[in-house]
Amino acid sequence: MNVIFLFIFLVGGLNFFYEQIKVNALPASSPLRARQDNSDNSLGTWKIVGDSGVSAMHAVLIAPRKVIFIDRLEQNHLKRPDGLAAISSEYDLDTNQARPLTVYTNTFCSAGSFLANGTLIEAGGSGGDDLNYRSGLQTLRIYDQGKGDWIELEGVLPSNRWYPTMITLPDGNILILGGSTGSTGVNKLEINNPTYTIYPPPSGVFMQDYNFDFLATTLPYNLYPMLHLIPNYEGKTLLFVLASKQAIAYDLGIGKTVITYPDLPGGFRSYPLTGTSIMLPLSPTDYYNPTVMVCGGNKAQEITSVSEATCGRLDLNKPNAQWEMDNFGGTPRVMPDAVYLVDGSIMFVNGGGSGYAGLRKGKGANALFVANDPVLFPYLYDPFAKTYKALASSTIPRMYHSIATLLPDGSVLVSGSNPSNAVTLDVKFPTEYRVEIFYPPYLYSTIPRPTILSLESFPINQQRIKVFYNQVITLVIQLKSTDPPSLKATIIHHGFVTHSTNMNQRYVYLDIEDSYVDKSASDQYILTLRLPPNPTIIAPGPHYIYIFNYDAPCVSGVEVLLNSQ
Ligand SMILES: *[C@@H]1O[C@H](CO)[C@@H](O)[C@H](O)[C@H]1NC(C)=O
Ligand SMILES: [Cu+2]
Repeated sequence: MNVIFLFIFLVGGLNFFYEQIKVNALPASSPLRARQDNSDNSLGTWKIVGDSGVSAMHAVLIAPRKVIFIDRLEQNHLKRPDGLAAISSEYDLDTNQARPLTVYTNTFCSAGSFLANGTLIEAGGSGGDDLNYRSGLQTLRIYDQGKGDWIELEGVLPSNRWYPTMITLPDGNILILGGSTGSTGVNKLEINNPTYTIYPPPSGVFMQDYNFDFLATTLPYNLYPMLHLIPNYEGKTLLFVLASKQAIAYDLGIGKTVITYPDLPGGFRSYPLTGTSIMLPLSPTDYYNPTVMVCGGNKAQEITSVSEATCGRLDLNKPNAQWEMDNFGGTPRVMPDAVYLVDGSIMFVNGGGSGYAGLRKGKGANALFVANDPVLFPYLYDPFAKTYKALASSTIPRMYHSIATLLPDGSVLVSGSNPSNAVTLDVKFPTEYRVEIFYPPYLYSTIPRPTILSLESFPINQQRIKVFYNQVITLVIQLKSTDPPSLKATIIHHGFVTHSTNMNQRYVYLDIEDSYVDKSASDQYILTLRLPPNPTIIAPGPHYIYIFNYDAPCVSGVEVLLNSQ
């Protein structure tokens, strides 16, 4: 095996392979990816592990082994202690049980993001029916980690927000952008909300709305605008925003559009012609040069319209940047989800081959779903080689209102799908409660996986370990390998995902500054990593630090709380 192994990596150009590990002999991190081993599971595997209790319209990793699901106001089978249907749950990845959480206001098509202090904020939603299920249009929700439940602040948003996007800013406050002021299948002038607001309010007690004209010029396909923080060294708060086909760079500090990018060729990309966007992994080797990738969508809001089979990549810092197009692996997809894997590759998953995002029309035998042709297989995308590889298929269609999120063990949680306006089980695309895990090919690699034993001498994943920008941190890892390892390090924010929009999802390679053999124990190494220099590269908040050996991820990432002080 070693000979084959050697051959593969020499061909791959990793010429440090022959070196024996000794003090300082491990290679520094680089964005080069190793190739996969071939095995029976070389396309990954799927497993149905449990029941989400509430349909997973929104999902967020809240702790290393816990995911919060948020649905909308509907009669889910999971009940709260007061007997009413739960609309949010906390899913335990060890027991695969869902615990009901308490939400009284309608979270239908809302949004979420973390504050710098690690507290999860959720905002917006739809109208309510009665005292127990109240309007969420102006509600802001705080997840109280100590209590393990939601606190709802009703009426604190200055305007109604359905379908907004939220991100954490470099200063640790949260931006809530766009949406509509009332329920709709597609945005229109009368209910457009071309403004943003900030929580906590930067000055005074009350939150305020500020104009954001770009959202007035991108109707009607501008709900859940694509929003990414642009890295820079000038301390600017620069936003990449894409809605419909239009894209800009916006300087929030001066309140101005600073770059208008060319329109993205192909169909529309925003709700309900929903595509997805992701910031490609950022690396210190090129000073965090940002490239955004936008994939899927549709050309027309028609049930029979074949989904968009293109992606565009845009190098945001390049003068006169142009979209670099590809065929999205050759498969049309509307409502895709994009998830970073630990090794810096990207998984595209979920969605349909035709139609658009929206609720089923008609009842019973006359049910008419507005998206069809579920795409059951994910693609593994290599951002360096720009190649797509089709992976193993799931058996469960994941249509409108489904989610996917990376877990700290390197697997991907997939759940949701609920294109009906109330819980409906006996139709082609029912209200889904099944939680599935996808185990990507790298988990079946014969390359040994590292285990992170400690970070700054703290045991891992007991509590969030506080770390700072530009800090050099020390990790002790265990790696049982007869072959010299090739270690890389990364920090990932897993994001808050809903409607193919993964708010804040971020991947940043970390420099491994030094590496030593730990003489106090066998198979142990001590690594020092430098964290990103400033909060425009990755906003403050709870993130996970990973080590990987070639492409084999560590057994678990370490939860940290990155902040400025
Ligand atoms: C974080 O800040 C928010 C807003 O100021 C506050 O409500 C929350 O309790 C804080 N969380 C922690 C853990 O201090
Ligand atoms: Cu929705």
